[in-house]
Amino acid sequence: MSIQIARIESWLVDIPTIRPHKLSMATMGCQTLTIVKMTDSDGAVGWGEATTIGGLSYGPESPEGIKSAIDTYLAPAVCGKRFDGPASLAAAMNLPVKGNTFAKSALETALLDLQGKRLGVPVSTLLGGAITPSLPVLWTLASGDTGRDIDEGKRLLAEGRHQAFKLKIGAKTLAEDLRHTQAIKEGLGDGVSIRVDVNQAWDAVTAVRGMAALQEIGIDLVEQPVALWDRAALVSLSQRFVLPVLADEAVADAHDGYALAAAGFTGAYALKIAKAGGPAQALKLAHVAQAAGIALYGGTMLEGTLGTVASLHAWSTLPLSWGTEMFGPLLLKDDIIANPPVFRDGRVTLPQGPGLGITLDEDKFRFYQRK
Ligand code: MUC
Ligand code: MG
Repeated sequence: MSIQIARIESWLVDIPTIRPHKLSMATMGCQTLTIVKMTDSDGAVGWGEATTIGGLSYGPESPEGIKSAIDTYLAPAVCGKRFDGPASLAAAMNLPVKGNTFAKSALETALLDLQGKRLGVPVSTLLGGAITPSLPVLWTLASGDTGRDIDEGKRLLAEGRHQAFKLKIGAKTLAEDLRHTQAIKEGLGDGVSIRVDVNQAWDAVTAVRGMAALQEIGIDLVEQPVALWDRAALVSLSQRFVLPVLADEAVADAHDGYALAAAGFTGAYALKIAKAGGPAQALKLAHVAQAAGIALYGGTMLEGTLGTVASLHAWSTLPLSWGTEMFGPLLLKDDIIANPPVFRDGRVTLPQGPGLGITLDEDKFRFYQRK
């Protein structure tokens, strides 16, 4: 269905986190959502969202930069034009704007929401069709304190909300990180899957030592142990250890996925709509991975409900060997969406309505907008 985009508006929305979230490169006390409203020539509306992690510490776009790219370059490039879906939108955005995939992801999401609403189908249908109504979702233990992480993990296991956990390591010495990881593994018990994310903090030598020790401890997956540019080290770690490697920062889009697979990487790819430029673009990376026999994982840029649901629609069309980490909304103290998805029994259920299937809470949206 052809949509003529009439108007694009954007806002920065700041929502505090429920506790400090400590990663190797930043500690988050707040998440900024860049929210996009796309209106078509008939007055129908679609919503999109872009997030990053810790300002400019995760990737090349800040929340302020995302908003500026949208308002100054992307909106003028697409307003007044007609689009049949993500392919023509991506072509119109990629010619005048190189990079800025986080900003493009918000616009692609908004177009999919708008198109889905107009056609009366969920976004997952536009992306190939869901193969499952709900997806596994882990939780990240990253308070910065081992005891507090164990208590948090035990509480979430008892509540039945999650059955798998990811730990954020790499900010401390290897010895300290290993003590922390082992204590949590023992504290939560054998049946619980524990994975770690190093967020690029190790050099290749530390990574070999770290992987060997983590394998011994019984960790299930090690995410991005080395710098994103060190493709050779990532490939060699993936071939050297039984403990699988999850590539995150090293694989943004289908081109990265192809190059890493061609270099001999084995393991899994973390898909993120922000890294690829939108849900449909992230699926291109997924399909390259599938062709290369690389496993899939539904990754988060700690999105709010809007970005999380957009991702879920895409991930629901895939077989995900490692499940997802789409818990972003649960890390935030409040929500600007009135009908967020339900997280229960280690899974999150995909909204069923047309488009993304979610409704904005206008009062909260206004309350959290940056003035
Ligand atoms: C990342 O690098 O994977 C995902 C979960 C989490 O806690 O942080 C993110 C970022
Ligand atoms: Mg990661």
